[in-house]
Amino acid sequence: MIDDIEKIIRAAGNIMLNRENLIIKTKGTRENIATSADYEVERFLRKKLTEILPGSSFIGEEDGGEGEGKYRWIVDPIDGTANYARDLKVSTISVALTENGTPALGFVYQPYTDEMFRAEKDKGAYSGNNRIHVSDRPLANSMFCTSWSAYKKERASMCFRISERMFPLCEDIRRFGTAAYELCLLAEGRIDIYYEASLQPWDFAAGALIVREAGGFVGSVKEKESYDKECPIIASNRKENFEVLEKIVSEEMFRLS
Ligand code: LIP
Repeated sequence: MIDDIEKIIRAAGNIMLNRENLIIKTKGTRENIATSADYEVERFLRKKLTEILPGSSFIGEEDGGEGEGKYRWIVDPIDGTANYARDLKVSTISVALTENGTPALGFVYQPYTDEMFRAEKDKGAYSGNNRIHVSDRPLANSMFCTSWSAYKKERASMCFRISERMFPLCEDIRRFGTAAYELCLLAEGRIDIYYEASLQPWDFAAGALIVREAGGFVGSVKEKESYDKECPIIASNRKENFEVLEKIVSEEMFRLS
């Protein structure tokens, strides 16, 4: 079934790359947008993925959820929509299949570079046909991927404080604007530590499985990540680095409250 899913996701990537007559609209705030391609990709994936797994349910960022049952697809049709709207060519399709609420399969596809990341629970993480693994860099040599809460700017000051405290401890900071891709870059050992204040399950469900299967550590703050609601997400190559960031995030979250 993995080959069939990848074929479907690549076909969705072709839909995403076709920008003719693209329509862009806001979803509440000026920073939170959706494009006609988001809807087209999601509707294509909803049809094709529920066809190959009869009885499975589906939840997507744009059209929401339907159905119940043991298997559920959790899909972000275009993760990094703001990048996509500007044709920055760093956006991904994120597809997770959960079994009884826990990710069993995860796929993240970057159509601009034809990078297909995938993981199956307890069977490792891959980029194409290559097995991938997190880096072994110490915190001082770590590249830190994060964001500053563009969708909810009331949390921006907390996010900047966390970045200000992390910056002297790590090597440098990067922001790619697609959580799914950043988690895959961590799984592949190209970046090393990651935090976002608030992600929806469709942003991280696939990427979190890929990180874990690549030997990394991922979760929320002092608890496991939730697949039912938005939550903060922390990930790292090493447990001790994860714990340093988790402590800083927890302290700054407490100050905000
Ligand atoms: C985006 C994430 C990104 C985050 C944005 C947004 P979207 O997902 O991938 O990392 O910082 O706020 O949530 O909305 O483009 O699917």
